[in-house]
Amino acid sequence: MVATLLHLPISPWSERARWVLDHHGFAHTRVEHVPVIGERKLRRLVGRRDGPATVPVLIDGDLVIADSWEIARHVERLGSGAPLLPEGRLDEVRRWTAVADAAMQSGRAMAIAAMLRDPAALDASMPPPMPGWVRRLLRPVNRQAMQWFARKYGLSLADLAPHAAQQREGLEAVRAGLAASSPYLLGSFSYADIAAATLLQGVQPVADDLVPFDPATRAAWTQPALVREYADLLSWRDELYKKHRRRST
Ligand SMILES: N[C@@H](CCC(=O)N[C@@H](CS)C(=O)NCC(=O)O)C(=O)O
Repeated sequence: MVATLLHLPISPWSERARWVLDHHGFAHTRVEHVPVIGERKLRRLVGRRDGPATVPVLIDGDLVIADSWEIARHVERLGSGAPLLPEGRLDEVRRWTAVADAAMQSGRAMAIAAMLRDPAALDASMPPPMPGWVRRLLRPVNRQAMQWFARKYGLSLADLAPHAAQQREGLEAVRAGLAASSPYLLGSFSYADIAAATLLQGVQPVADDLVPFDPATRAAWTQPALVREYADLLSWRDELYKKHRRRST
């Protein structure tokens, strides 16, 4: 039976998994996870674990692989594309992934805070199909759901300064890494580049034909100050997509 990817289309972590699967031509179908509403089902699927139940999850036969890094390792073993986890450099790739994870966790806080500030983004975050007037009516419930989501990930939104600093730290690390070996963090295309590229989703998401966003959510995820400051990294990311983001067939 063909594998199934449970994913959240706009999430950078899900994009990492989709990228790896597409790169390796790994046959799979995709099922969309809906945050909050899909929480119980997701928990049942992934079972007891230390941290929160998250997507992406790859279901391949009897295996339920509930982490983007583990999915990358699994697909790398079985896939057909050029290696993304080069032998002997796994620790380096892991380190870049950790840099991206930390910055993306802060990016998530910034995006949630921006969505809580903007009723249009809040309304857009409700699952379709739902008419506009229902979204407006349910806004207070949705606001609470968004706050619950922030708590799920242990995010404090009271002070955003530490999140902004953490995001910058990750971006600076990627900039320094690329200065040493541009255009790839390890000298040739690898999962380290994929992790770094997806971290930039929290600065400015890629074009809609690559990862579709509604306008209000896109605005909430875009940080104009960072867009100006890290224009070089955004160009790098866009080039990487052009060269290496194979689409699934
Ligand atoms: N360590 C996990 C983190 C994934 C993660 O944070 N996923 C979030 C993306 S926003 C998620 O599942 N959100 C949906 C939810 O919590 O319902 C991985 O790398 O796969």
